[in-house]
Amino acid sequence: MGSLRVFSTLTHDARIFVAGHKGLVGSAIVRRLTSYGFSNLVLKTRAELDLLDQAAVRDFFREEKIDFVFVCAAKVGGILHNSRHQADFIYENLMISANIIQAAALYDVKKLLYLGSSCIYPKFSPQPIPEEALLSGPLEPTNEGYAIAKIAGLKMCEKFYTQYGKCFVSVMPTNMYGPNDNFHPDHSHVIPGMMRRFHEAARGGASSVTVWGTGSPRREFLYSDDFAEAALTVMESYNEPGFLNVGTGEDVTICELAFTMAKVVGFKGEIIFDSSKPDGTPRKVLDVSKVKSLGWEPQISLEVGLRLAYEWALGADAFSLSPESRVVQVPGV
Ligand code: GFB
Repeated sequence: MGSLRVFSTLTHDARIFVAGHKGLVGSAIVRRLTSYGFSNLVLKTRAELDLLDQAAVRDFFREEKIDFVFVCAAKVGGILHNSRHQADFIYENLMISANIIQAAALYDVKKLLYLGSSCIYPKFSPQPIPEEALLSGPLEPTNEGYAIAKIAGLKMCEKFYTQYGKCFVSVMPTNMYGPNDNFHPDHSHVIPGMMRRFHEAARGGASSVTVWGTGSPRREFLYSDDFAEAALTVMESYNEPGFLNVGTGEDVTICELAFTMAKVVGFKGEIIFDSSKPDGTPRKVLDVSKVKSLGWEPQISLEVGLRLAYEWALGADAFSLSPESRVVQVPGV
C-alpha cells in the first residue's frame, strides 16, 4: 500500500527513469515514488548505462520507452573538490545534461524534470534569491565550471520547451543533505563533511574539531525527502518553460550549523575555524514563494534532519569505510 496522494500527470503505469538513483537526491525520489505506489521505475547503475556516452543514452531511450525523467545524475562535490576539478565538473555535467535532454526529446518523453542548484546564481545575488536573478551577474569562482554546465542544462530544457513544445522543466534546489550523501572528508558538501569530522572527534575523545572557513557564510539546507516531495509536486503541476527554486527560505551561518552538529553528534569540545579554507559565496538563501504557491512546504527542520542523516550514516556505516571507497560519482546536485 502506498501513501495517499492523487496524481494526474504521473500515472501509475508510466515508465519513470530516475537518472542518478543511487545518490542523495535520486534515492530520495525513488523512496518517495515507491511510497506512492509507483512501481514502473527504470533504474540504471553507471556500469549499466554510462550517461557520458551519447550513443548509449540514445539507445537506452529508444529501447526503454520512457515516459517521465528525473535528471538527478550529476558530478557534484563540496566547495574544495568543485574548485579543484572544474574541468571535470564542466565536461561531465554538460555531457550528462545534453545526452539525456536531447535523447528524451528524440524519443518522446512526456515530461522531464532537470535539477539545477542554488550555487549557479551569481555570487552577489539579491537575498532571498528570486528566479529572475539567474545570469544577472558574475558567478562564484569556486564552482564556475559546475555552474556553467548546469545553466546550460537548464537553458536546454527551456529551449526544447519553447522550440519543440517539450515539457522539460527545472528546479533550482538549495544545499541538500540526507541518506546516501557522500561522507568523504574532502570531496563532500559541508553537512556530511562536518558530520564525519565531528563524529570522529566525538568517538576519538578529541578536545577540538576544525571547521573550514571563517564560519560566517550563510547557507540554507533542505532534507532530501522534503526535496523529493517538491520534485513530485513540480513534475505534477508546473508546466512552463522555466524553473522554480526549492528550499526552506531560511538559512544559518556555518558557525550555527557547527553548534547544531555538535549537539546532534554529541561532541562537547572546542570548535576551531580554519580560515585558510575557502568560505565560498557569502549567502544564498532562496526565494521559495513560487514553489510554495503550488502547495508544497518543507516538513523537516534542520536539527531533525541532521538527526535523521546521522542515524542513517551510523546504520550504513558511512564513517567507518575508507574515504576513497565512499566517493560517489553520480549523486545528484
Ligand atoms: O556544502 P559546501 O561545500 O558548498 O559548503 P557551497 C561550503 C561552506 O561550508 C563554506 C564551509 O563556507 C565552507 O568554508 N565548511 C565548513 C565546509 N566545514 C566544511 C566541511 O567540512 N566541508 C565543506 N565542504 N565545507 C557548493 C558548490 O557550494 O554548493 C557546489 O561548490 C554545490 O557546486 C553546492 O552545488 C550545493 O554551498 O559553498
